[in-house]
Amino acid sequence: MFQKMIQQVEKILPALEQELKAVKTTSALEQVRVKYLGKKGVLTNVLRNLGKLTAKEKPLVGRLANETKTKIVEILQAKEQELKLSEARTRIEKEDLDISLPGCGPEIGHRHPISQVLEQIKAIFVSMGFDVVEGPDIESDYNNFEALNIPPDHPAREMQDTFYVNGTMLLRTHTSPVQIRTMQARKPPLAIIAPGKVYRRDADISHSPMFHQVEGFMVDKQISLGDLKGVLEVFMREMFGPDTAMRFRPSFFPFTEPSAELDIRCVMCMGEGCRVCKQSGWLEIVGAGMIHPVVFRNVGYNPDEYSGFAFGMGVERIAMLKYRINDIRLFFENDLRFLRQF
Ligand code: 2U9
Repeated sequence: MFQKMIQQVEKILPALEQELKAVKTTSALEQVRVKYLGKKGVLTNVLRNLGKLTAKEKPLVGRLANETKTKIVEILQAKEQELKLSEARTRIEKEDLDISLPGCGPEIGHRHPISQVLEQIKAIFVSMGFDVVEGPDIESDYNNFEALNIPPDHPAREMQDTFYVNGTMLLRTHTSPVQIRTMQARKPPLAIIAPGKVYRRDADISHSPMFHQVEGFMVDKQISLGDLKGVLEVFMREMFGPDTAMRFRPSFFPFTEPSAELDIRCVMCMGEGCRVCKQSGWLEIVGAGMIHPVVFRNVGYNPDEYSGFAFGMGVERIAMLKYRINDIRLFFENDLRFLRQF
């Protein structure tokens, strides 16, 4: 009897370990606990026969039984810990909503860099008293070319340079038609800027078939080249900083006489000479001049009574110099890695 009881008790722990391998939930574990430690459990069952042993044998089996019981309790506790942890983990993984996480609001975007620069350009001219006027992207050949004294054989009029919609309508190649429309509708004094999209059949690292321009003009009695210089100087200092060095160079446009180009000291190399300024130390940034008498006559203004200056600039070019961007196409690819930097 003694040997049999010792063997029975010694088999309990290996049997328990084996059984626990299949236990995956705390409720299954509870059943195992009852099976081993309960009133009708395996251990109690063995000890029921304790009375049949001799006085010497009893304490030996009793001690082994107690040690086994302590071990069982320890093993069950460890298993319970393990199960509780993994149950908590699966519960958290399954939960759709973790109310302990901080909330995430809607992502707020921002204006496109070209819009930002356009807004800044407008704000500077508005602060000098200019009105902002817009016009249609599809224009007549007359408003885009003829009224502006651009001759019939001018290269800009060729099919390969301009997008024609039909024989007489086209996508405007500059915003100058807006000034033509404004002069046709209103009398001087006028101080207007015309921002907007323009289109040219041209595409490379510095040309896009669609880009943005801001043109401007001022018409009144006795407007002079000095007024043009003053306005553009104020603009450049606001845009590129108070220390911006500038120079005016003579140029030619069919719609202005005399014509000039405004250069600023290269913002990349500070005039040392680099790839961007083609080693000249200067950047062409604005074309300008005094409005041609033929243009005034075309809109019914008397060139002997009125004079005016006009200028034009490319918004992408200004944005590229301001933010040091070397490829115009980046503005139109809408790659968020690029746009998020502004
Ligand atoms: C009217 C009369 C005259 C607008 C002018 C320029 C010179 C000029 C270019 C700058 C870079 C176009 O975007 S660009 O390629 N513009 O050089 N624009 S004078 O002259 C006008 C406009 C309207 C009625």
